[in-house]
Amino acid sequence: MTLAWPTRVHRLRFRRSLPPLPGAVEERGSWELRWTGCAVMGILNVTPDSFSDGGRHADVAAAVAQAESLRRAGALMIDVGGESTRPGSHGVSAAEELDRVRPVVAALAERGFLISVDTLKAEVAAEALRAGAHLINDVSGLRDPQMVQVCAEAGAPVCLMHMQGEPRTMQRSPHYTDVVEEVHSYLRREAERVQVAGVPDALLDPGLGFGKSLEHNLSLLRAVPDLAASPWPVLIGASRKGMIGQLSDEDDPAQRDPGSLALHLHAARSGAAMVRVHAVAEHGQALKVQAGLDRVPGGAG
Ligand code: 7PJ
Repeated sequence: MTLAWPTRVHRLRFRRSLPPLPGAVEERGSWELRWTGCAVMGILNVTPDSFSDGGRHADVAAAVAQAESLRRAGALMIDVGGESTRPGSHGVSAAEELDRVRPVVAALAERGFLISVDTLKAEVAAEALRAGAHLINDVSGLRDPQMVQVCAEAGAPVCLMHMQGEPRTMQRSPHYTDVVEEVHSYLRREAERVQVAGVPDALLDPGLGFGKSLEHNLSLLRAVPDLAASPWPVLIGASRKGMIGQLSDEDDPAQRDPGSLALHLHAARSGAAMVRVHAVAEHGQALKVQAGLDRVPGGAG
């Protein structure tokens, strides 16, 4: 049993070249964000179908209102995404993606949000960081050759996610000899590589559903304690994904929050430092209850 997980302190370093970070403390020339137990990253999609048809200004206002609501519900960080990377999806141009993401990031930065940007493109990352983003969440594991340099120069940490193949085709025939060994060694190797290149820190994410069968996903989940024993905090994202549908026989992604919560509580108990979710309030409350149940009797909590 790992009773220590709910009270484990997680840390993420940001270089001081970034503006002061909400909630971070200054530590040896860096900003250090610290949190205890499993935090919630709230998903904020700014793809055209996710908001009104009332034009750009109305879209930005709606995105800000949703972010405010996610923060009130307990999200530590808001993950802004302007391009769908769901299985089967095609990409959008950098200009189009920036048009969606930049005004929202700028508005959130003004309001003191901790902002992550979900993008595969170094050009989008660079502009988003200039507009006030703090962290880049790149589901391709920084395949764009400029991405490492962009994050290093801005002093922004990255979320490194493992993906086999490309979003358009990745679920056709995922194959591994030893999925846990391959994904974990990839993540550790990449974290070391980007830190040597000057990126201040990394979150590690095994990338559930990104070029993985249900069995691969389950093996990776069972292995979260091993990944969490590394020096980097672990992020898990299964919110409304296909594997929740497969395990629960629920076809409608919008109806998969209860199953997502069950999976994320398991991940939290296994040592995940953060979960990336749609249903922030439900996760916030459930994680607090779990932390209360797991608190070591007579311990500091
Ligand atoms: C993930 C993500 C994930 C991280 C998406 C979806 C697809 N970023 N972006 N981890 N998934 N770090 O939300 O279904 O699992 S987009």
